[in-house]
Amino acid sequence: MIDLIIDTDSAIDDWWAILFLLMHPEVNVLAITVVATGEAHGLAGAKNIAKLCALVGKLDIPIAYGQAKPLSGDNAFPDDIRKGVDRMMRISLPDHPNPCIGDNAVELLRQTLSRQSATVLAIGPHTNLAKFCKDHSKLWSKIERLVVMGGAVKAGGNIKILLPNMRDEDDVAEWNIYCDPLAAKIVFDSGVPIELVPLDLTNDHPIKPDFVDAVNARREYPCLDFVAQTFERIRVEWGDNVADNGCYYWDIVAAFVVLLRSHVSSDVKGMTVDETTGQIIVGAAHQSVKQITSLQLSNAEFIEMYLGVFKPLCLPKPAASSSVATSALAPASVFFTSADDDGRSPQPSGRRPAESLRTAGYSAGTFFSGVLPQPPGRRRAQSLGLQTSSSVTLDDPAGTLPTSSGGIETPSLSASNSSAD
Ligand SMILES: [Ca+2]
Repeated sequence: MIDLIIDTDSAIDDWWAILFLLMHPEVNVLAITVVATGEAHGLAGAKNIAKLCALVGKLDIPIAYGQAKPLSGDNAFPDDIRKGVDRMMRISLPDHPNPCIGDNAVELLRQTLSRQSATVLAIGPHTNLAKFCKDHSKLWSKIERLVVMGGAVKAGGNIKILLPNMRDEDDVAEWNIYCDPLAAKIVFDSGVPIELVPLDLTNDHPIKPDFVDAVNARREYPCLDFVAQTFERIRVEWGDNVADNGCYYWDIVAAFVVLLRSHVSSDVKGMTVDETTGQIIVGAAHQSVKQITSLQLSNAEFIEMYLGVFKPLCLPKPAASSSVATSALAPASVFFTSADDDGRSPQPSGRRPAESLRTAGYSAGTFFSGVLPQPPGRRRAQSLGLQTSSSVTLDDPAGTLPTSSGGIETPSLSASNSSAD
């Protein structure tokens, strides 16, 4: 189990990555901090993260947002981009019934890392982390791994895409670093064990139509229906060119790096950050950074790795003909294993998650044999698709998981022994 803190700027690819990590049975998300100097503003971004937590039934993950002002510079994202993600691209999700949102991300980091060590996934600017590093230096070593999506090492920057008036020679940074370069420099110079997922790697992973098609084919799962809606909204709000040629997996790649340590190649280099331009500077005098140079997954494996977690774990929406079932199998939370064993997640009455998973025909072993690809050289001949032995239908005419002040309501479920998907 990977105990994980996610520091995010609550943008679209963050939502994709966070849903995946929330659903993954080997990830225990301890806390989510929203960095307010990236794409989303702090409170709006945190509310959207709370909605995602509610969508997957993880109602008690603490969330906090950080300060709105970067430690240096004024390199904010364009306003229209920020407005778009603040309003979740006009996608409607049920509100979290009882969101636990704080306004002090650094304090949430302190509380969480005071209790235990953790991996941290940084998928936004580094303002929160740099503040935490400076204010609580004794706890900084509690970060076991810091997986960072950010930076451009040899690749060109991606700033000019949104700021077309920028000179070509100035386009040397990646947005997460550019938004607060001093914060990034503090983090890079701190000696924390960084695993860097720069544009050099994410440029190799554009979103192709087959991923969109695969997501669209599985819209009966609410999480994937949400992801499908993000693709639609990108096309509507930002145009066909962005939708067809401008989207990369970005933060999903970093999420995979958290999990797939045997599937990455890396190169350890001394690195720091130019605190003015946000450019990554390589040199032996700087702190060592493990630059992830490749992720050894085929495109098909990549897609299956992502989509696989949603199949057994996320309640499907009803088919139009779904029948009303009288015997409740379990509420949504029963299908989550990552946080349940520590008692934090809401428990269904009288039934432990693992027991219910077995009842439904799943086990961790079969789950992983279906989802995780084997390391190179040991790839299975069979498909990576999950072989599920049970499917569920639920009585949910609204087509979304309903919520109430008491949490996610328990839809009536019926189980059948046919193969899902
Ligand atoms: Ca991000």
